[in-house]
Amino acid sequence: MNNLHVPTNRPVIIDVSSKGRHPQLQHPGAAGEAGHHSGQLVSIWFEATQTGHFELACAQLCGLGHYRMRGDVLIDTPEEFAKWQAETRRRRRRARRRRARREEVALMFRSETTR
Ligand SMILES: [Cu+2]
Repeated sequence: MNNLHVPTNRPVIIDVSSKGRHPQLQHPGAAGEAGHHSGQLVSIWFEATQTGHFELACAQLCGLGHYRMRGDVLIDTPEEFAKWQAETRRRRRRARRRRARREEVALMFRSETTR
């Protein structure tokens, strides 16, 4: 888990899966928690009504990696969310272009060394 951005006033569906055993998600402001068994894919949905920064944690002492099983939910206004989404897309496009360029260079180098 890491940072999850969601906008207010829009239903959000999250598909939860894990390689671990019986993971559960919980956050103090929410009415309940979602749990599932390893290998299962469970859909949970919610609609945020107020902006804020909340912590998401594993609700069960599930094993050695439990202390790392946390994340942040950042609930943005629709405008802030759109800005974050646009910036994230720009960053991903730049990263894809850099990766493609690196692969191109690696191919050129390989073909020159195999001559
Ligand atoms: Cu855990």
